[in-house]
Amino acid sequence: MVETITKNPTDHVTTSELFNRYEKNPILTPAEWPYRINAVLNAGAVRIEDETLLLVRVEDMRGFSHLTIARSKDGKTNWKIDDHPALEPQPDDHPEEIWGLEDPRIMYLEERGEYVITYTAYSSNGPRISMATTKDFQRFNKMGNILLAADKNASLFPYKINDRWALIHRPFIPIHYAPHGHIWISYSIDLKHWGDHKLIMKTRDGGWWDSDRIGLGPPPIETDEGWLIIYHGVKKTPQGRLYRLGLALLELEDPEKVLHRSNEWVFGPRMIYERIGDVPNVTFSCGAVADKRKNELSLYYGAADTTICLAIGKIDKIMDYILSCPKG
Ligand code: BMA
Repeated sequence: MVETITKNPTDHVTTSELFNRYEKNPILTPAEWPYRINAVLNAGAVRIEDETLLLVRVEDMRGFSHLTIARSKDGKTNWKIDDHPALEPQPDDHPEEIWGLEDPRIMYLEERGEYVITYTAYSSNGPRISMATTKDFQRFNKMGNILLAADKNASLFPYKINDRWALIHRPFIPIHYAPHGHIWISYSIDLKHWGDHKLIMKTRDGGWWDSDRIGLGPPPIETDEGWLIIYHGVKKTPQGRLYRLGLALLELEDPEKVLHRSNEWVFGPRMIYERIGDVPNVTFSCGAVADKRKNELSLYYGAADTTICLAIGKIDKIMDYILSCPKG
């Protein structure tokens, strides 16, 4: 019986070879957490000096999430998990956080000498994008809710593009009255006031793997050929939603221009820990670490909204693949 369960019926799928799962997945589970929680998932990731820092979304026993730091030298093993949240809901000062903080993306802004964390604040009116800054991951400055609509999956680019900060995000704005979530870009000169909103990537129709909604995964990764985007695509099935990951490439000087977009997903639920959990059939990423010297992209992802896993890809292979994909 156990054998039949652990055998993966989709082992023949080859596109996922762009990313190889770490053999000791999952790398972080609720069982090893220093305090009582339900699940760990969807961590932001950044390499600081000789450490990988994950800002982990932790779901407590009420169903609300907060963000806690875990650190590891090799980004794979010996995680040191803080015994307290780094960022938690403060509904008195930030009413939009009443039901928790979710899905952080971390970007270092050299010009400001600080990291900006974009996360979902779960308000009583639905998800909102909030920002917090930090220089050291010890003290944080919450900037609060930055955009009004129901919105998720946001990240900054690391520097101003044509004198403005740019933000990728996924508002729930119906297009032609269809309630799909598409990817947008917005601009600001001060990180506070956002405008010039433009739709840059849409869901695809009907049977496509990314037909229900799409959203940015990890923050944009700068390459010589463009901004590499790993995005999640969702397909609705009679048994629930399937969360997979695909690729796109945006023009460096004008990220509104989608140069290439993969027709196929490049990563999706296959292993038992991705198929079974609080929300089955979910691979969802908010953080990746690119090591250009080692030619490695470490993709951290939440598996079935229950644990955190790692898959590693070769950057040159990923770039060859996205450059061979159709124009966006
Ligand atoms: C999305 C987000 C993610 C979650 C996924 C699957 O809408 O809320 O945090 O991992 O659903 O449940």
